[in-house]
Amino acid sequence: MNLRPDPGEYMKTQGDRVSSYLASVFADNEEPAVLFEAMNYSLLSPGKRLRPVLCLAAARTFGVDEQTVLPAAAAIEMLHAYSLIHDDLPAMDDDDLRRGRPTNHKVYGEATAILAGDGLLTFAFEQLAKPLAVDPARQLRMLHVLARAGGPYGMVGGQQADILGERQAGSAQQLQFIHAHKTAALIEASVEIGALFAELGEDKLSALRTFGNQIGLAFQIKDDLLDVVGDPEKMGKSTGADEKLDKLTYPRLLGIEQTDHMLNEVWQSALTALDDAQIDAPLLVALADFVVRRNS
Ligand code: GRG
Repeated sequence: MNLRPDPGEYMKTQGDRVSSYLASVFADNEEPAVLFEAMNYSLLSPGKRLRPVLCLAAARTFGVDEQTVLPAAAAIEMLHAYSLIHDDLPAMDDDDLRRGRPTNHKVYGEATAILAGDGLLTFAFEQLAKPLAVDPARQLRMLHVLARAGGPYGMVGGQQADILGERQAGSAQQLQFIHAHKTAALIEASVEIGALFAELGEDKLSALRTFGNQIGLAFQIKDDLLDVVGDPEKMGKSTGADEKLDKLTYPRLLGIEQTDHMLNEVWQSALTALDDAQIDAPLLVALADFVVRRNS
């Protein structure tokens, strides 16, 4: 890897690679056809593939070929796709549009959308439990990392806290909890799972977890900002959704300027974690920078 990796190019190439892999996960003509169609509808729709690409990049940083890591990266995207389907349901955010297309329940109905989400969540673990070219103890740890990040101590807990925070005054501390669990946990896990493919010591793994967590927070802060100042056409979804649901967000709590300042602080702390552990990771840093500067 050269010293000045092009993050846009890496996102595109590896994101496409993840998409091709995902397209081959379910064989044609599986039954019940509508369930597989609904799972593929969301899984193969044009997302950024941020989490699987970060996973591949973390492994690549320590000399592991992306090909080896693809099944694990795909499992992470499956879990992410499930969370988006369920998040869009009428009982949750009640969204009509996701990734520029009608949401899963708008196309397939609520019952099938719930099952498509359940199917993707469960299959993510089936996928990550398949024989992989990695030490079995490390693979078991990957399963634990993904389960923890996706479950009640991670994303599900964050989603519950988010729902409880709607139409409430809320505090910065509450918001920090929501972001850390709902968004940062899975992004942190993506970096950690990629890194687990390499033979790294605990100190380096811990620094990479901190890096992943901080860029996960930066990603969510940026997402909240984009919901206020973003362009719906570029983003493939309507803006102003947080305000409509009266959600607790940093822009609402602190205003745009202070939120920008916080984004910068979180970004700096991600870089410091790598520096302190003497990890030279230009690709990961370039990708994180790309995420923080994105406009969609
Ligand atoms: C339903 C258990 C459960 C959890 C839902 C991830 C999530 C939790 C909800 C999605 C809504 C949301 C705004 C979450 C914050 C994280 C986030 C910005 C997700 C969208 O991720 P992107 O921008 O999406 O990476 P793409 O479509 O590019 O993959």
